[in-house]
Amino acid sequence: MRPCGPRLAGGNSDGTMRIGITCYPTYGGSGAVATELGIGLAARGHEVHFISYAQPFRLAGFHERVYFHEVELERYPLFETSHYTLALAATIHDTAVRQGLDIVHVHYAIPHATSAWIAREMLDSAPPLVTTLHGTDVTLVGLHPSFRAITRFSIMRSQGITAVSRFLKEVTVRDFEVPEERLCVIPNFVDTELFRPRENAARRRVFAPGGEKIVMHVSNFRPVKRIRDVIDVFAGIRREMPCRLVMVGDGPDRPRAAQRAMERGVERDVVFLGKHASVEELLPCADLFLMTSESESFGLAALEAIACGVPVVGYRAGGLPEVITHGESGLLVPVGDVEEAATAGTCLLGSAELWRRFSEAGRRDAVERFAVARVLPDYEALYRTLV
Ligand code: GMT
Repeated sequence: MRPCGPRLAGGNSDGTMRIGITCYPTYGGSGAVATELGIGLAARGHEVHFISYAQPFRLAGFHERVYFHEVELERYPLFETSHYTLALAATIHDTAVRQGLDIVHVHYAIPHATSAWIAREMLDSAPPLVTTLHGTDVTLVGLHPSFRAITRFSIMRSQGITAVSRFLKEVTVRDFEVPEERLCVIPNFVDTELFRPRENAARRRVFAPGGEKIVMHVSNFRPVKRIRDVIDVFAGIRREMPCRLVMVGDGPDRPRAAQRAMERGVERDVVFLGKHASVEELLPCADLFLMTSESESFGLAALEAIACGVPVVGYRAGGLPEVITHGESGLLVPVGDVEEAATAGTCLLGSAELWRRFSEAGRRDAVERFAVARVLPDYEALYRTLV
């Protein structure tokens, strides 16, 4: 499995590295980014070892130099809960030893940074640890009184700490007292070859048989996403023009969204597709993307939308304004202002000229600021400073 030839401390003689990546395999932005990062690094010659309890949802197909190590979650009658943190620590340790990892990179601090810290403590010569903070690991879960101390400890014990937006960095410095200079911002990125505008009249007809405008939302339907607001904004647009709403993803608030659609009398124009791993096939069909989260450290789905030339209407919250340039690639309104969001959406959908300008500006922005080739070298550079 290992490449032959001389190996320097902290990397192969050709400059490539063996990188362990841990992420949640479930439907969500942090797992998506971690997977795209691993695939991108492998394409640049590095050997990438994913360590997770299931295959990450975007890790489909075969990729040269990409390996997957499953964390076995043992059940034993004495234990009522699974020991995920320990099992992950054991697998990171095992993979580091067997594969000679040069770097361990964990996504989402809880409990991944803690597991990686344990694994490092077990090693005589441990690879450096990079922790990427994604969002609720810092803004919500990590702040819980019972988690704050261990979250801070595990972040501080990482040799490299990155945040996906300036907003998230500021929150981490403020709420976890992490020294500013220890944290660097490396934004999320998008494969602009995969996520690109595409004509697909046949698919559009499936969603909008009457030629209606298509509004789309993609998320994991958690409370932070304010899914009922998506329905309310859509209902406001629907009042003004024929349109349909395509809801992609699943999660705890899906029943509430369906209920809200009934209450607003738009249920016949809302389709719930459920989870879909290849959103790049769906996004280009949309005319408008809605993101009504009350907090969003970055908003990867919004970035993927603009990369496909789809303007975004969303709330001015968290790091979303760093991704969506208000008045250029989308329109941002105050959190909770569904009426203003509906007006913004109606306005964008009502003018072909305005829509085209936003669509082109968004695509340009995605390519110029967030393309894989622009962002990935920042991670490589960080790894190199550590190994
Ligand atoms: O932090 C979370 O809520 C989970 C995470 C995920 O896996 O969906 O989402 C966060 O990370 C994404 C990738 O960096 C960001 O695009 C999301 O904005 C962020 N979610 C929140 O901040 C709510």
